[in-house]
Amino acid sequence: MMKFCLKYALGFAVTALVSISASADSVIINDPYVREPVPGRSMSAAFMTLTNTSNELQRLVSVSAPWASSIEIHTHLHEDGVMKMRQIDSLEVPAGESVTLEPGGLHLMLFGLETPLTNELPMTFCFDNSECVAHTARLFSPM
Ligand SMILES: [Cu+2]
Repeated sequence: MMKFCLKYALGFAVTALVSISASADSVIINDPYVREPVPGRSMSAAFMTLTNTSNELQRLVSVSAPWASSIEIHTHLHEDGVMKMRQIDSLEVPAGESVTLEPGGLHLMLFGLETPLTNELPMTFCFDNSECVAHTARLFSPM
């Protein structure tokens, strides 16, 4: 139980720090949501829209959350008529444009979830210009 609390405290501290430094975010995270994992599973996906308000290309390179042990950026590809998931190193958001992560397309793959997840899920999105943006995702239950 102590370990759980410490991890959360650390997560909030990191989130607070990031919020202070990200007063002029180049990329805005719109309506992030986490799909509630299937009971007994510790894996799920997160979706959102990233809007680049700067005049330079921005690349999302890493995402972290205190309630997930690891988060990967994934895309779906058609290979020999089959839809496959593939991890990508970074996600490009062109200057002045938006990129949407949605079911069946780009998504964040979440591993090692601390279930049950709460309704407010802090996440940190880091870009290759070393800027990080914190945002709280909501829990979405498809059932
Ligand atoms: Cu995936």
